[in-house]
Amino acid sequence: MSENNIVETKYDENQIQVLEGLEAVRKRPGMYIGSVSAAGLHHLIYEIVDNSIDEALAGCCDRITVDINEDNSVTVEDNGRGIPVGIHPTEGIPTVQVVLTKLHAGGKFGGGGYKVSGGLHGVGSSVVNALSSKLEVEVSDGEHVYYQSYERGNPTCKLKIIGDTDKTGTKVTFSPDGEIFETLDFEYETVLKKLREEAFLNKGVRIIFTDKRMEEPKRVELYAEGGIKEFVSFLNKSKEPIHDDVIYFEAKRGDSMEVEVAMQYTTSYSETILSFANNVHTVDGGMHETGFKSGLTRVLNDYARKNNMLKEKDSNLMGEDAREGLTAVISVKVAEAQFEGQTKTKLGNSGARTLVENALNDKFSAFLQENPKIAKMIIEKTISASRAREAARKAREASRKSAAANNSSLLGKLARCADEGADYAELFIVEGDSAGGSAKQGRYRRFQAILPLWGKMLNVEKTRMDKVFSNEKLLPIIQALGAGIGEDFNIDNLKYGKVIIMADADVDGAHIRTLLLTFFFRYMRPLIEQGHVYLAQPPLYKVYKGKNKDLVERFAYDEDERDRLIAELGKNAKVQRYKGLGEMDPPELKETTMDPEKRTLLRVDLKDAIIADQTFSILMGENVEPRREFIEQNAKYVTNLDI
Ligand code: TSJ
Repeated sequence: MSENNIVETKYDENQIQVLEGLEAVRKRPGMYIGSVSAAGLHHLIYEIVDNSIDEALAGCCDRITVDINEDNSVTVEDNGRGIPVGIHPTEGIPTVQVVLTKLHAGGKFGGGGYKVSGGLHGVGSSVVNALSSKLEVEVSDGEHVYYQSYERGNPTCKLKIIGDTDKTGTKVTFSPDGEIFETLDFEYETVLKKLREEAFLNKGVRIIFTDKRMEEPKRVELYAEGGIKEFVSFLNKSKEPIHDDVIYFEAKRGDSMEVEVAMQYTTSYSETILSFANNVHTVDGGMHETGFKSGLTRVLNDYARKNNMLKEKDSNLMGEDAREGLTAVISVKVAEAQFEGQTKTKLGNSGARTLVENALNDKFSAFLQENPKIAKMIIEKTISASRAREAARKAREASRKSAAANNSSLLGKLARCADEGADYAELFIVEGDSAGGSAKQGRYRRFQAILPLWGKMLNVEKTRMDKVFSNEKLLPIIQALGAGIGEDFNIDNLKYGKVIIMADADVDGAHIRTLLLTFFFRYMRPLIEQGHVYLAQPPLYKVYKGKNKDLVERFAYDEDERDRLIAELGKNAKVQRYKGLGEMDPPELKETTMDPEKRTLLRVDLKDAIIADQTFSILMGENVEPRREFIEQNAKYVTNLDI
């Protein structure tokens, strides 16, 4: 890592003057951390960890531990130099106390600090302190261990020496404030994903993450010697690369900007491009991503033309062809990053576009020259993608025409509802004809429509676009939803506000759910992003006793509930286990699964497209090994799946 990402900030009292008290932070936490929901809560951890990462970037730290403690407090510790404990020249209090109590003081003190600031990133450790009911800091300077504690940002003691040490480093433990946050529950997977990302983006830094909230703590060591090259390998773990080595190159512009790119093509039909600016995940892309895409398309077209793989009469590859099956990570470091957009996750520096585009022109084309076999495989893949795109366009047109004709045969066995088109209208996609029959009888005809599906669905992951569009099983869904598909998809035309997948709680049901979600994820993504997709939760058991007018019936959605109900109804209670939806009669199905007053629905939330992409690939892709692993790990949920 070079010093390019280090922004020298000469100490400047204007920057450090007490801008506002920390009360401002407590009054409007959203201004500083985005929100007080789970996202804001998790941001606290990232904010503290960033301080240690900065220390690592300065070359002064190579080990960071992050612990979620039993009481939901978090401890972050590094082996860096330790936050300076000397009296701050203008504030007249220990620098560590300045860092933790003055807004905007993070990293900017003493003889010039460094900071990669971006988006919400870098708002300062004082913000975390202000939003914590308690925070404790321990600094080791090679001689002494210093300690100070705070409540809601206010010191509860002076900085004091609590022991001797020959080590250096900083340790912070904080408890997010229940008066501020809607939830105090950290999510293991969310934190893990972020820390893993940090490890990939900062090669050589070892991050040890431990969740101590369970009887047997979960501990992972995150370390990537190969940096973003390993990141790409990780993302492709469940895919099948078409060339062995991850392609990697880097480029610099003076000492104000640098880029690293790692990429690998796979046999998959989707693309995964992750971009970062100063280690901030630029979810909305920006100039660096634009430069990557245009550079990639241009280099591949040039190479294909020069080598006569694209003939004169052929049209150029389009961007989406060039990216089919591609997994890429682009990481830029920019001296003065401009983050744009609502969530500040889009890079605005236009210099980044030319830097990345030129890097591809020079380095990626050189790679193709030097590796003609790999080049050939990549070009062939992109050319077949462009043919498939052409075929898909034709198929789509056909589906559009039939839609225009409102071809009723395509609607299959759809039982429409009266209030179709209303926001509260619901479409139940039901596995199997018999369950479909019960659902039709048990529904509210006014706002609940039923679409039964039958037989084996299509495996979307293994199938190209063109086939997906023309598949007879999916056409009724496309048709029923009425909002088109792929690039034609327009959510404004959606005929139902809720799309509810109702499948059995068994392996086939799981399969159908995954297939449908894959389909929605790939071809109607806004449907998932905007929270229109739900999973019905049919009960697994009926617990009942008595007969006729003395009959008491209760429904259980898991074993614990079943056992509770058995205890409640007493020893004469009988239990029926539902093997499938088809075993329920229409009133039962209505009461337990469909009636908005009584049912539970799970909303499908794909906040993490990567994890979803991987899960789909693992279950559906060609690569057997990760699927076997996945199934073994989930054996208690999935008992009988064909591998
Ligand atoms: F800020 C904080 F409390 F949130 C925090 C800071 C939390 C944690 C876990 C670590 C850190 C931190 C800060 N780790 N390492 C540092 N390094 C410095 O503050 C530091 C030390 C020495 C010098 C120097 O110029 O000598 C400069 C800096 C920025």
